[in-house]
Amino acid sequence: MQKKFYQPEAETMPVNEIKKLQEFKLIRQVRYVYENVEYYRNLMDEKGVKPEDITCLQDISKLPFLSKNDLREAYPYGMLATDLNNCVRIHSTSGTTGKRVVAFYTQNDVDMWEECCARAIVAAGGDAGDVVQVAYGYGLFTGGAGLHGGSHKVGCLTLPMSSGNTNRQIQFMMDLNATFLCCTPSYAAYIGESLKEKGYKPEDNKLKAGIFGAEPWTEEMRKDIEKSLGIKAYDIYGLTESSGPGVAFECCEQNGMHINEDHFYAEIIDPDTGEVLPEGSKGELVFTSLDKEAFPLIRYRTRDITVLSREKCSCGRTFIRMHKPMGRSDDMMIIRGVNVFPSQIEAVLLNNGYAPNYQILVDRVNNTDTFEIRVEMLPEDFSDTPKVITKKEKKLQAAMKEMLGINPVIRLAAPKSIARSEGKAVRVIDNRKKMGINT
Ligand code: DLL
Repeated sequence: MQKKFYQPEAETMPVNEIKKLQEFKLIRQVRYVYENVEYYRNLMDEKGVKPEDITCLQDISKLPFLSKNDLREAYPYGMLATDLNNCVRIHSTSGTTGKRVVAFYTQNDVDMWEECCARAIVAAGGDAGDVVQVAYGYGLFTGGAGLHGGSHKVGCLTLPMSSGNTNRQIQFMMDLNATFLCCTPSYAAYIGESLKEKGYKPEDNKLKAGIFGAEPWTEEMRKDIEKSLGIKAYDIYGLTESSGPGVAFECCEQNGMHINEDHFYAEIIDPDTGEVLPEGSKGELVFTSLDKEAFPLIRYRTRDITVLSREKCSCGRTFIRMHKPMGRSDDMMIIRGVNVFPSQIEAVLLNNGYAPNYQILVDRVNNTDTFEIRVEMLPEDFSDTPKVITKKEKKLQAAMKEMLGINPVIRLAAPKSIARSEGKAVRVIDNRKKMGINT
C-alpha cells in the first residue's frame, strides 16, 4: 500500500503534544543560542531578556526579532553556533543586493532538512518506486540539494538534472520515465509549454506529481501546470536561512502547506508594529528553528505574508497549515499609493486565458508612477489586426483595474518575446528603486 506519511509519529502527533514538544525545544534552543551566538546574545542583552525568562511558548514574544540585515551584518561566521569543524555544508541566498546570507549545516541539520523534504515527497504520493527529476538549481541554492536529499531518503531513483537545458530535461523525463518533477513553478510551466511544442500530449509522459516552490504562484497557475503536464502540482515552501525547501509542504488536500512544527515554530506578526497576531490573521511569517545546530534562527522575520490555520486536515496531519504566501512585505509594490502584489496580476492573466509569461514594469516619470504589464499574446492571436489587439488590451486592462484598483498600461507582446526562466522568474522591473525611491 502507498505510504501516506514519511514520519507518521511526528506528522500526526496530537496538537497538545506538538506544543509540549515545541516548548521543550524552544527553551533548549534559546539557551543554546544565547551560549553560542554572540550576535544574538547581544540582541537579547540589549532587550534585557535572559534564557531563564523563556519558560513557555508564549514567552517567545519577549525575544528580539532577527532580520535578513542582521544575518548580512553577521556575515560570514557571526551567526554560527558551533565549531566550523562540526559543519559539513554551506548554502547561500541568491541576494542581488548587499552581502549574501551564508547558512551552515551540521550532518544532523542536513538530515533534518532532508527528512522534511522526504515528508513533502511522500505527502505528494511518492514512494521508493518513484523516479524523481530534480530540476531545481544545484549549487549554493538550496532547491536542488534539498529535494535531492529528500528523494534519497524516500528511496526514489533520483535524477539530479539541475535547472536549464530544457531539451535534455524532456529527453530524460521521457526516456527514464520520471514520475515526479521538482522545480520552480515558472520552470514547470515552461517545460509544459516545451513538451506541447514538441508534439507531446500530457498523457505521453509518466509524471504523476510535481513539487513546486521557491517563488509565489497562484491557484490559476497550478491548474495550468496540472493541465499541461497531466499531473498533480504541490506547493513547497522554505528559505535558505531556515535550511531550504521543506519548512512547509502540501498534502493531498492541496489546501495550504503543513509546517513541520516539530522543527520550526511559526508566528504571524504585524509587519509594522511587530505585534504577534492571533491565528487566522494575515501578517508576516516569523520562524524559530527548534533543532538546528549550526545556524539556528530565533524569531526570524521572513517578510512573507500569509495566514496560519489550525483547522483539521483530512489527510491526518496535525501540523498547522500556512496559506500560499500572498507576497512579501518588502516586495509588495506600492504604485500610485496602492498596494499591488504580482500574484494578483498573475491571477488576472490566467483567469483571462493568458499564459504566465509576463513582466511588470514600474517607473516614475514627472513625479507620477507609471505601471505597465507586458503579456505575451496567445500564438493564435498573433495574426490579429492592431484594432483587435487594442481591444484585447483594453479588456485585460479593465480586469486588472477591477482586481488592483488602478489602471496599468497593457502591452500584448509577440509570443515567446518574454525571456523564460529556469529558476526563479524575474517578474518585476521597478526602476523607481534605482532612483532611491522607497517602494
Ligand atoms: O527558495 C528555498 C526553496 C527551494 C523553497 C525550493 C521551495 C523550493 P530562498 O532562495 O532563500 O530559498 O528564497 C526564500 O522564496 O522567503 C519566499 O519569499 C520565497 N518562496 C519560497 N517558497 C515559496 C513558495 C528558497 N512555495 C524565499 N511560495 C521565501 C511562495 C516562496 N514563495
